[in-house]
Amino acid sequence: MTGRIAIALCCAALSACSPAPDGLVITHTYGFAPVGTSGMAVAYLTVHNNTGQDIRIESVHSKLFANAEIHETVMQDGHARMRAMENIEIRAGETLELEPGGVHLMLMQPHEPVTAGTVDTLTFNLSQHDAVIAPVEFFARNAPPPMHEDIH
Ligand SMILES: [Cu+2]
Repeated sequence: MTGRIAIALCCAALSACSPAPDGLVITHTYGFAPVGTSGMAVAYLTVHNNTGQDIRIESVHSKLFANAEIHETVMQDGHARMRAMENIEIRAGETLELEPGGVHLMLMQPHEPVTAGTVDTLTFNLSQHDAVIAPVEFFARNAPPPMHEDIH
């Protein structure tokens, strides 16, 4: 009985029991709309590298924001700060989570107002592979975003 429940939960979580698709696959995208007039949104997602090669995400392009950067949150002097990353590498066969407190996408300078419910289209430019496109929906964030400061 316990085993059957575990399998059922597994299928629900994966949303499909079919074999994983090839290539670089992006799932579980979500983001927070800009707070106030900051014009800065954040997006999180999961990247699966279902290939036999390491793949780098070289850059990200947003349809709704002029500027999309890969950031990581680091602790400095006891404070969480963000800094830009040149790229992110996903090792062959591995999964990388972009999540609060870690690596995330920073979307800046919206072409038009972006609010809760807005859906953006992100294009991920990859090393040695075709670009991957994924939608991301923004939600309302009640708390202000973490302190933002680039450390280069
Ligand atoms: Cu950031």
